[in-house]
Amino acid sequence: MPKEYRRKTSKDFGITGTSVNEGSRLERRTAGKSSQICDDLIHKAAQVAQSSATGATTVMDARRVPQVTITPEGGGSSREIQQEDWGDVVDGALRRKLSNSSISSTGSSAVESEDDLLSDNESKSKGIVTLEHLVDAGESKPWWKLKTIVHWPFSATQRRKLNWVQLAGHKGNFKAADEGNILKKFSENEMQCFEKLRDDALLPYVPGYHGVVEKDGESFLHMTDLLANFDLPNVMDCKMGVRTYLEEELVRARERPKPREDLYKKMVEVDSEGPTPQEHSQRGVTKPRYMQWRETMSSTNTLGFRIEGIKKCDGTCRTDFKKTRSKQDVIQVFKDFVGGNASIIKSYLSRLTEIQQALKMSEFFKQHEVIGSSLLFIHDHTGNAQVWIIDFGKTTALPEGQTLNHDIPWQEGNREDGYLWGLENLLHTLESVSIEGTSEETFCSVTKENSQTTEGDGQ
Ligand code: I3P
Repeated sequence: MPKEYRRKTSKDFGITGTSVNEGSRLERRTAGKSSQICDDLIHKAAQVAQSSATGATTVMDARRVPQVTITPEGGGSSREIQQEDWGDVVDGALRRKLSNSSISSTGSSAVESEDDLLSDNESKSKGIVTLEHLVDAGESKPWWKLKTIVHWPFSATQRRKLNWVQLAGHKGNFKAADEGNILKKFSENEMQCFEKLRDDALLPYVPGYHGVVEKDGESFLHMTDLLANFDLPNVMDCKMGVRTYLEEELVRARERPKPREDLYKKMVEVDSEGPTPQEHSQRGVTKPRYMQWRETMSSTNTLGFRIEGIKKCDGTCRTDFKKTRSKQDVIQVFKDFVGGNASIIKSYLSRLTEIQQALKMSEFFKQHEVIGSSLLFIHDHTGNAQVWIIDFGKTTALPEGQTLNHDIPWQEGNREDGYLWGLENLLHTLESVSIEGTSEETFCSVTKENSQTTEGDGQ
């Protein structure tokens, strides 16, 4: 990473907090979060448009018959989805429904304090996933009693049996939808991004988006199941960019510092020397301070992307990449991820090159600060390998007329995110994997039946 890309620390910005007063709220926020990222990987995956087995891209066809069957927890009940089960679809309507969307899409601040951002983050979709039971406890009707969907894609003869699986995690951010689709907790920011992406060069590389669905008084983004065309998929999440927080978060933290004990604990878990003496004594760090520390510990600062987590086809899951920093470390992780399979790396390289070209063409990309967005890598034993651009919860529109380069250093105020610089480094890293690649092909040896059992056990 060029020196000029290195940023000031939060201490330089003077955002270290002075007191901890969030008590049990912090504890609640901490509970179960980091351990749930693996579920995220599968359900981030469950958002994207289909691809062909050869890796060629096809734009999501909202009318295609979905292909995923989700196994019921315990293998018990299942039912056919009925057209009349769908309802309350707000297809494309720009409605602000939930408190989980406090980040402004216009670039101006829509939140009052860092607290707002924090509460936002407590509930917003970051891949902490639960696909709920077929029937809610104490209710006689399925939870997903939905009625009429705009552009309902199935005829009666095309109905498919849908089953459900309970996945561990923060309840309510994701829900199972009709076959081949998923519901992601509504974020106005993300919804607006999908609306704008409808006519953009990036469309073939982002999740298929079918509008907003209301369910039990909550709104969800109705999206295509990313994993629909994969058999025992391997999934990797790479968070892109040199910066993982919005400039407005920084400003807010400076104005009203709110040290968080959950972030302090996460920091100490990785590095007991991480917090300053003051942070130790108050047992709290502010969000931007924590985010900046994460960026420095991982490859975000050095390479412009970082590995967040990997879920392998055998059900194993790793999220311990907080200190995966050097290019060589990243190469090793990728090698392990693809099982040394050169053709998968080749497919990933070609897809990433397409994405790079599309990004350079994209008006949307020029006009947005892209923060916290990931590239999701998925491949399986058939050789199918895809990469998708996901997570637009913190992708924020610039003021009218302003554009970003995405490959020049960030200085506070210029809103640059280093996305393209990171992508270039990611491409070089994968090329190195290819050159150093091994010949072994350690594709998943588990049977489909085994894998389904794992799912049913509630990952
Ligand atoms: C989390 C990670 C997330 C961030 C989250 C952090 O840290 O940086 O990106 O959510 O903030 O706790 P880690 O990866 O170490 O678990 P956002 O990107 O949505 O801000 P949060 O705790 O406020 O949700």
